[in-house]
Amino acid sequence: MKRIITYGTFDMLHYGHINLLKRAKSLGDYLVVALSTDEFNWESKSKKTYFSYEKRKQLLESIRYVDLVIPEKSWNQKISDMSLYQIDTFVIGDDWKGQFDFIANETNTEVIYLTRTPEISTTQIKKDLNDKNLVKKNSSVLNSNLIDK
Ligand code: C2G
Repeated sequence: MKRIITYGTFDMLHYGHINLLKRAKSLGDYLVVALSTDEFNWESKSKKTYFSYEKRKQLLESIRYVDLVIPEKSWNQKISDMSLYQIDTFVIGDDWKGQFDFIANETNTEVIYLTRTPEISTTQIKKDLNDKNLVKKNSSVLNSNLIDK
């Protein structure tokens, strides 16, 4: 059984994330996702996520490509993760190209960088939601119906 791992925040899950997870799983039989904890995001990535770790984990676990979700608590856990989870291949988007070559140098794990899905990102979603008026104003009846109960 070929075991794959990838790492990320996966906040506000979108089709770019799904494309990555789908392609990662297609490289093997079992996909582990190391999901950045809220503390790691804030302390090490200066990211404040919209969804908590538990909610992001729940979403990832509902994806057919994902077999196991583990916490990513530190930049330094990758080498030990490769042996702990008996990983054959490490996969991540090519926005990280070259950053994790050390894994291949220090372990028997293959490192693959997959092309990012263009245009979409959690940052872009947040920006669009702020900039665009996605609900027509001055139609109180419509608005009241549209507002999530
Ligand atoms: N991704 C993608 N296409 C996008 C957006 C994201 O392929 N349009 C990929 C990223 O390249 C990454 C994964 O989806 O492989 C998760 O993206 P993020 O949640 O932004 O993860 P990141 O902040 O890059 O954290 O230790 C590694 C880090 O935890 C990676």
